[in-house]
Amino acid sequence: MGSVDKCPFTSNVAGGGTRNTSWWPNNLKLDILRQNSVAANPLDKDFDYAEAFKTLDYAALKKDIAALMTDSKDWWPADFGHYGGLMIRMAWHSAGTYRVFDGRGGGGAGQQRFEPLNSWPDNGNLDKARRLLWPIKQKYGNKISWSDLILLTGNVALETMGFKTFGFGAGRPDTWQADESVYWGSEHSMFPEGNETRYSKALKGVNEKGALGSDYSKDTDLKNRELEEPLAASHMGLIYVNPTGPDGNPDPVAAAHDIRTTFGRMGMNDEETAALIVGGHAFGKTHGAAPDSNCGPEPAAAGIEHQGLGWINKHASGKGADAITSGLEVIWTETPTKWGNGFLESLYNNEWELEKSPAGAPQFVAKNAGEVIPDPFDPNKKRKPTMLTTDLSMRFDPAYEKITRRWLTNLPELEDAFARAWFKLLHRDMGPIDRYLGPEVPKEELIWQDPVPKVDHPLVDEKDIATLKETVLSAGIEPSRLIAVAWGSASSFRNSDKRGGANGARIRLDPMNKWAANNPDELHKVLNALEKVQQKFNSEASGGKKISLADLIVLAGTAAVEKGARDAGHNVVVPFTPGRTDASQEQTEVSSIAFLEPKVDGFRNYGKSTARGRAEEHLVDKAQTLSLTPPEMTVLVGGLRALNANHGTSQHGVLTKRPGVLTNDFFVNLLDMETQWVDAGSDGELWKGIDRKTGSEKWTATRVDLVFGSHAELRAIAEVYGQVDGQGKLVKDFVAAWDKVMMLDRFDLK
Ligand code: HEB
Repeated sequence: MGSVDKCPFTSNVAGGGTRNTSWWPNNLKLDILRQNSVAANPLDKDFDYAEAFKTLDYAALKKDIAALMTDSKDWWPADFGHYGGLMIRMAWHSAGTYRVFDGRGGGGAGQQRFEPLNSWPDNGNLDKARRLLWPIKQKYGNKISWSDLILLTGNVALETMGFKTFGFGAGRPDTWQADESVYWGSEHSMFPEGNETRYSKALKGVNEKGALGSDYSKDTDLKNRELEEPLAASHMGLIYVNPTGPDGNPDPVAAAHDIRTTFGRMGMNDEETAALIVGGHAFGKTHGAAPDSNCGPEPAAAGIEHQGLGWINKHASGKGADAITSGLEVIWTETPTKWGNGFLESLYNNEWELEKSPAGAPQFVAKNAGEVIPDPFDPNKKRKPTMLTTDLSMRFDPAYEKITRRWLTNLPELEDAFARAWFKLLHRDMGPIDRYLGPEVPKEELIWQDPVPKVDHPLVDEKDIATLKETVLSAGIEPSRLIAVAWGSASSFRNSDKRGGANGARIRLDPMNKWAANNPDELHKVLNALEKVQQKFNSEASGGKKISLADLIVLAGTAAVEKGARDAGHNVVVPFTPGRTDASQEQTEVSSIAFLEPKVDGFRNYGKSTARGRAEEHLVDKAQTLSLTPPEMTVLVGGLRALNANHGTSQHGVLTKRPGVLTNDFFVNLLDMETQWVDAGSDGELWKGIDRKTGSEKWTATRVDLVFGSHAELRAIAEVYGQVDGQGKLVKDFVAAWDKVMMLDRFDLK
């Protein structure tokens, strides 16, 4: 085999050899802040996906996708003559990597095309699904992104099989490289190899017999089975859970525990979870004609001649009836290419016993059942009903049972639940409705979209803005606190799932107004003062003009930054773009907004190292969710310290004698060799800056401050700002980066 890795040697051309990450694996990694730069993007610099999409013949595209479903190709024949099941699975696996903790994963960036997802064992043979789509992608070019196409194809698959979907929103631009920012786990082997676990407790050996109905929910092992944060999947290389039960124990009750955790971390409640599984497994089949030892390596390790395809199967024809994907061989319903309630009917009308798939994996077969299930390729053959361990969870877990029994005799309810849950699955990482494109965007406002009201009044003009800036600065609040609140508001944004941000002014609502990072008492004072300014302006302004609190929070911070620059001798105008509106508490899903809470925020010098990572790693993580580059991160930290904007006005890292003034003092003093940093006795979290000559204490600083002097690449950037020509550049770059953060969620403008 002409494999990519012909033999295990390291090349000695560019990029080869032992790397920095091998020598110093714990060194702070900035590469995730340089992802998706223009250097990686083959499209024209001025390419605008939303504009390109507008020129797409959407109806024609959908027609072509629908036609593809039954256009079986000999190189990868369609089961039952219909690719619907495969395409739904492709879309589901694309979206299903999303997790609530950091908003990363999900189908919003077409990442299934890249490693590791492209080569995850759970994504087996989805390389074929995407390759089947290539002629369509080729035909429509840049008018449809891979990211949108993959998900839309799942929708069209459902529609061609008789399911009415809730709608579709396009608007996901593609990315061009693997997203290395996502923590997928720390195991060194992919599912199902190895004993490594991301659970606080493995279940191995607990129930090898897989006794149906055993009471695992009372088992303390199960109760204490905590999945590592921020992960959502139960194993490295899986989208969600092991289909054969936890650690291969075919126990549906135990499996329900893992399903609840993993789907919960995908943002789904019990009802949504059940709807997705019951609805999804109304279609298609699983593939386990023979042991997977017949399959070659995954795409990333496969021979160059396979052109990106992996899992080349040596068993018989290697495709169609001989396909091997999961190693399970299950067909759920009598009509795998037609929507209906066949899954629940089979689940409840049969009793189940453990069997082994032809590949040797545990699965369940209906006891005493007739052969009523069609064969995917041979019209003369029939099979008995079969189920996965995790399918049985929908009946043997009491909470799931309650829901699914209802649906057993109420298909319309299941249809509504599945349509909504599927829509949420596909759009959970899209952010505000303003990003949705195309003719199929549903009108109904959905709480998980974090809706904000539409602007229904004239906005402030340049003159109002100038007046308001003066008013807020004389409203009795320290400028540094105006900056802190504006930062707290805007920096709640995360680019991973486009949630949070200043729009909506949710910082004044539960739960954001209670977050420790937002310093509730201080926040309350600032908001009170700003509300007064707002009320006065709105009652006096001419022509019905109004300013929202969301806008005023940003404007106040902006005014304070301008003042800081002015006091440093720079008369700059910090851009301000009105048009934000104030969301209501009813429009706010407290439980899901809670996931946006920063536990550590180095920009405000809030928090410290955690079990998950060092403080400076949290800083980079945060910078990445704000889509900042290393220079932007650097100038923001340095500038915010100079402006005295720390959480609780802490003085750590405020390396200046003129706090509140937008100087480059942070960098000058950090790089000053006359200062020696000594441990302040806080387990490596805090240092004192001592004057080498006098021995007197000049400063205190955290890890997040000192990393800009210790890390070679950050130091290189810090030097630029600490040089003689650094002051003007700092003001210019800080203003640009500040504006970028304030504007991160303004999809209403784009
Ligand atoms: Fe599913 C398939 C598992 C959920 C949809 N899945 C399948 C399979 C498996 C599974 C193992 C097979 C693969 C092969 O081919 O071999 N799932 C599973 C689990 C879960 C699920 C474990 C959790 C519990 N699904 C799901 C969901 C959905 C789905 C949610 C949607 C919504 N799947 C699906 C489909 C299919 C599958 C459609 C078929 C595919 C074909 O046909 O190809």
